Amino acid sequence: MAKMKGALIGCGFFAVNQMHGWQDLADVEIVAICDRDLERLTIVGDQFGVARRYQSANAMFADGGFDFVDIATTVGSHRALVELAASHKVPAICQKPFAPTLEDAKAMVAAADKAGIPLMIHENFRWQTPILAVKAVLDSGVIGEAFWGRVSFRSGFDVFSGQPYLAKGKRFIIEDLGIHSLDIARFLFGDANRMTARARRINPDIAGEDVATMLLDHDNGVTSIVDVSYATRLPEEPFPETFVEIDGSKGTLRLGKDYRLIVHGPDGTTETVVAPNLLPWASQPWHNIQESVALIQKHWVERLAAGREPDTSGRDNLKTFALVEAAYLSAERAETVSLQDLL
Ligand code: NAD
Ligand code: 89V
Repeated sequence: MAKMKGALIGCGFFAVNQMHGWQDLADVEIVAICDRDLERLTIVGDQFGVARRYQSANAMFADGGFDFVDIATTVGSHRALVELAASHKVPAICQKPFAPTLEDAKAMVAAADKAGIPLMIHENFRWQTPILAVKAVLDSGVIGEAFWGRVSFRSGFDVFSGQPYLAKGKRFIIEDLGIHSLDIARFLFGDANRMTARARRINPDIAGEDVATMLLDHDNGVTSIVDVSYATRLPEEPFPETFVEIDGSKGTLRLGKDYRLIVHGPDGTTETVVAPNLLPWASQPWHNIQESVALIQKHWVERLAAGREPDTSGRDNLKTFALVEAAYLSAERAETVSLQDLL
């Protein structure tokens, strides 16, 4: 069978993981790459042996010859690039955060719909092995019906050296990292209808908030807390682990440090380690995230081939992105925000 051909735009810090993920998929070939920055274009092109290189996305689309595009640029260019893909009727994956505003994100979904192309947001945290393990326990029914949950990411890791733009934006942790945690909350507990949030900046050297606590009312009655921090100094740095606590009608589940999963149910307590695999190109402590990149890309290829909507489609991810918007609104106004008013 002929390989599916892809193109990638944005050859920066994170795209290298995406290129590795594509290289590992036997039925995919990245045939063209694009970056405005010639140095990044050359580094990634040479590392992955891609001959067709462009400094302009317009020029790359004009030449065509690919079945999908993977947009790995930072948020400011997402809308224009998704609209460009739509104008060429090329299915597109777009990195999180979806867009600068909810209005932009809605316009991107509308453009993809109008063009009849699939749009997937690269929301990979729900594809992490430990999160998939939590979901499997929940679905098994062993802890009964969930009524309370917590998704927690607290760290003091220096993310700014690899991603300097994170220190500069007016918005920081909710938009960049909380977005993943909010999506995990939706993945585990379903859609939410109300958001109450508080946010603070502790690190004086950055522009945005680096601590946020969010309370979500889910449609099925679950109450969840999503708390994120890059100002938390622990004796053992857990980056980039997400901890999860769930209380159910028959038992409890706790995902803690070093991927230890404790499940307590009517038949007793089990403790397992649900650590991610260390892929050959991955490095600790990023391997958890890196494996989830490979898994979401595999999901994209399978769904594209089957003509089915991916789990984190643009349409689905609007609901995660609306939670981000709601969190900022709630924190700013010190009020509870209804999601219905945003979507
Ligand atoms: P980066 O700044 O290192 O890389 C972005 C690259 O895109 C740069 O090389 C830049 O020159 C290029 N670029 C920007 N606009 C362009 C355009 N219009 N045309 C061509 N090239 C363009 O950023 P990064 O850290 O790699 O982050 C990229 C995206 O990935 C961000 O949205 C970030 O939030 C996301 N990210 C996701 C994860 C995850 O786990 N899903 C992890 C880290 C970063
Ligand atoms: O996943 C991300 O989006 C990254 C990081 C884990 C560093 O926050 O920006």
